[in-house]
Amino acid sequence: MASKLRKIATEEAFSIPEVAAALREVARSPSQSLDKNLVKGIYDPLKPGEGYDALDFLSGLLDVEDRRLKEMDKLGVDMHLLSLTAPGVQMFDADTATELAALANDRLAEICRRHPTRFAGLATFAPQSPKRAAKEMERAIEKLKLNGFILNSHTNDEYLDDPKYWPALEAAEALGACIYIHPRAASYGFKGPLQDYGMDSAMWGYGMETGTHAVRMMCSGLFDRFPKLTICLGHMGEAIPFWLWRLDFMNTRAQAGGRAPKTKLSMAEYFQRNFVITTSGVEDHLALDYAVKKLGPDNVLWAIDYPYQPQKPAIEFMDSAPLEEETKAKLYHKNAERIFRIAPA
Ligand code: VNL
Ligand code: MN
Repeated sequence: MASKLRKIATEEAFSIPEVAAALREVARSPSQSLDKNLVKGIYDPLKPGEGYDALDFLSGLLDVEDRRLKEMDKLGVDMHLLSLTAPGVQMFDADTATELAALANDRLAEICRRHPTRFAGLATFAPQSPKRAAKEMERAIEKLKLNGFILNSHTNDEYLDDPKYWPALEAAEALGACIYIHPRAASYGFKGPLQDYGMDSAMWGYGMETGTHAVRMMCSGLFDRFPKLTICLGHMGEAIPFWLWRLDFMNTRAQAGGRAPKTKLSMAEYFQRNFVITTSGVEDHLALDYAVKKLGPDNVLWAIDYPYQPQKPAIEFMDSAPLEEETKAKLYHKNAERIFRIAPA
């Protein structure tokens, strides 16, 4: 039976023409990044209708208030929490990235203002320039009233445990706003074994990249410096929930052997204190049941991953999940309202 609960989908992608045009330039550049498979396929296809373009992701990304909203109406999706799609601004030079992040945030805020009960938004920032990023993060929350931040994993093959990015983490923590770490293609060092069989993509590489990012953050002791920082991971936590026991066991050994810094808490404790996860693109009731039991019902949020995943099956997946009604209400909307400061209906 279709659930009447308010439905807030929390990893919903969009783009703007200016960012799409800049990504078309990246597609034509000599960059050897694995991201080029997706960037070329969506923004600069050889022939329209081929590859990624056959799935018409670009029009799905650029359209927010027309076809998407009509489909939301038809299917009973109350709200999309929007975020600028991967790789966001993270493949551009620092000045272009900083400028386009502000423009994308302005557009996103306008959409949210026009449809305050239908769209909320995660602000983009340019980690290439961490001090300017911190300023934009402040503006995005305090002036634009956006709901948190999106980051598409590594920037120039570097991760958030690098102290150069800490101004952005300080800003997020001080603003009390969650950073959603979304995948992009894996950093250059992972390239070799990922370039065959489509493994660079959402099939495997994205999850491995983003899971690695989160594990680096936990192992580095970053959360002792930023104890109130909240990170959101999609795709059922990028497999980390399933790995927590072994992560703890082996991290203890690495700490004892001097290969990892001493930390105040265990890896599982950091994951339970500083992370929440969403269900984007993992429509598996057994995985959901495990995640809810392992992390608790307050730390799992529903997401679709539109337009990369269709909306209807994501709703059917949650409607038919064998969960108590109160748990389902948390996953469908209450956790999103709390974490992303969305006004209750
Ligand atoms: C894909 C899937 C891409 C999910 C995504 O972001 C995503 C894909 C760029 O299938 O290419 O969130
Ligand atoms: Mn996504």
